[in-house]
Amino acid sequence: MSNHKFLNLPAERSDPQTSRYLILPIPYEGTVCFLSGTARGPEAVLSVSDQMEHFDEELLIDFTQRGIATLPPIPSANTPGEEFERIYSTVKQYDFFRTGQFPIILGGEHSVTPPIVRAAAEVYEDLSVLQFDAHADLRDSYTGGRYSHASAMRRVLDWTTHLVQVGIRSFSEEEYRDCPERIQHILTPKMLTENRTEYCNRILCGLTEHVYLTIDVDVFDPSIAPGTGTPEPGGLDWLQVTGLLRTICTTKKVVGADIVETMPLGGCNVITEFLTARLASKIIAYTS
Ligand SMILES: [Mn+2]
Repeated sequence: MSNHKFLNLPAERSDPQTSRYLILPIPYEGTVCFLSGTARGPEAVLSVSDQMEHFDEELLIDFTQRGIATLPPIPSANTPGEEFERIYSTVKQYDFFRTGQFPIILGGEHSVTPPIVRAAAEVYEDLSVLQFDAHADLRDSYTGGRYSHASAMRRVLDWTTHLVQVGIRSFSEEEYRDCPERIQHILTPKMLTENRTEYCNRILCGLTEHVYLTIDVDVFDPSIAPGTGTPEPGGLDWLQVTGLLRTICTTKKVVGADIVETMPLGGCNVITEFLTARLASKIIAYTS
């Protein structure tokens, strides 16, 4: 399906056996309820990635030095339950959490996250999850059932006890009132603007030593990331998100990440694909 590799790196810097970083495309969109197109996200992100520099402008390092391999996309299953099992078993086969390689999953819709978290939590008993998102995604079930994208974080809680939600600005009354106390949630963009230090402290206090990152691109303001299924106004900007990521990556042991819900708009508007590719490179640079 895909001929594109992340950054189109030469073979010696993209060998899956020796690379520290593994890009894993999961072009799944089985439970989408509004705009569709996230299945085309991973391929679009990979195809624009070779336009990027390999030198990080902030840290002044070549972030490709430790190798970045692009794995074949996981073909989509027929049902949400089968998709969960397929992603989980594929991750177990690669076994990257055990080998110490760092996966960056490209979605696809947000329901790809829970099976990855399950595999990670089997290796890191204390695993916590840091979610960047506009939506709480805490419903116990939604139109697609228990594995719906709108239940992604509820399913994550089946496998880990610690979850911190950042950038959230859309949730139901039920999600707000019935939220388990163990979740540090509803850290809204407004709170970050008002007091960044307190905001950072609340994130760090809610996380354990080993952290998995899940980033829904709708955490960004739609003006800088318009290509997503459910854009919400009032989102974070690029420097806010990358600033928080840098703090987390240098304070905690981040063991993997996914970037989901990128939906190519087509034509010349590649803003969101490009932002997604840059975000992946930032995570690599910050954890190098
Ligand atoms: Mn979302």
